Amino acid sequence: MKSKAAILWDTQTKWSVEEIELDPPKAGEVLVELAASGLCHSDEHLVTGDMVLDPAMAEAFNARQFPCIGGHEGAGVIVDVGPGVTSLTPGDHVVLSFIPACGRCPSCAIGHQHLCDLGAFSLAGRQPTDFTSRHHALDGTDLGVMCMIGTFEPLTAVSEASCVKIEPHIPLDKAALVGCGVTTGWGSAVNAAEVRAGETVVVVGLGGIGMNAVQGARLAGADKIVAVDPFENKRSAAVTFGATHAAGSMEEAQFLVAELTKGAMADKSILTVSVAHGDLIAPLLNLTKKAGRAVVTAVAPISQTDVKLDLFMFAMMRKELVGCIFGNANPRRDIPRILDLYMNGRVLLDELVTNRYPLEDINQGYEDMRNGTNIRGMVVF
Ligand code: CXF
Ligand code: ZN
Repeated sequence: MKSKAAILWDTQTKWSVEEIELDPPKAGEVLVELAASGLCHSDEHLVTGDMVLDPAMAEAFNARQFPCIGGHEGAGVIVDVGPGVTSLTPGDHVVLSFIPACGRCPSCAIGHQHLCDLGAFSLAGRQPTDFTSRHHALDGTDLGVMCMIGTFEPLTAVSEASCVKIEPHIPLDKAALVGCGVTTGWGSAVNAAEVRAGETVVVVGLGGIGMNAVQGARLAGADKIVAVDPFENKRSAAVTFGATHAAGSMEEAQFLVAELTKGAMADKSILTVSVAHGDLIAPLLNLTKKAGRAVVTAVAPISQTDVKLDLFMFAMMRKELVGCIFGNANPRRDIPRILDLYMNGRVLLDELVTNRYPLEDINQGYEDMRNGTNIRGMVVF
């Protein structure tokens, strides 16, 4: 069938909205009519080249990263199912999880679905069911799909493993946000940092992930939440999500947190900047108290291997530095849980979306993200 999609033909180019040919779902797959897609920074990493696989790695995963349909934060309605699909039927509402949960691999088996073995193919651009493409350009070229879902298109074919069924009364445009940014940010505070009642938490970087780390920390019972970002509009928005204090940089936050904690520093610090770099780790740990925990959620360029770290003090002060992917969440537990909290008024989703765009204006959406206007931009279909 004919559809359309925003395609990135190569790194360092613009998104190109084109008509495409979409195959029907094959075994274990479903066809989803999407309501909306969030504009996450990770798709921008494809554009800048920060998340482009090196050729040896691509070869190892049998990957063809470009051309690629972007987008990995969406929700919609099942319109068709392929052979052997048992958990979903047409009419079901789903959030697409940017990491699938096969339910059978060792990580899924112990509740670590954010580490599902299928996640290894996130950038490989093919269906996780049989490693072929359902999406094709009109000249016949196979198209990859970001995170095996490719939400920059009104219709997509995805593995059943990428779908999390939700209640039909939940607004799909809000639910879309929970497929990546909300769960990643919320889980950074709730699961990875394990924020406890009364703690002081610093969140560095206030985009679609950081803002949700702020509200996760609030819901987990943090007393002081210091929101750090150079953009004033984001610092003031953070107050709505639960921030109690704000700073324009980690250096500025250093003095503020010292004053707020009588020199002890924060129990937890969470890095959610747009691009992580090794030289951000030392200042992040400086914001963190003895035996405190620093969480790195922000995505670094794939080639980044050098980290600046005061190794002596790291050990002497028994600090923890932990990585975090998808908020260390179990999407089948955490996505419905967060949406319940939204429906009960305890998690804010409406306030996350700064601007909405038709798919044709996707490059404008990313421009607005780059210039700091957007907490989250959203394509609506
Ligand atoms: C990223 C993590 C790396 C793969 C693409 C998605 N996370 C969230 O945006
Ligand atoms: Zn994302």
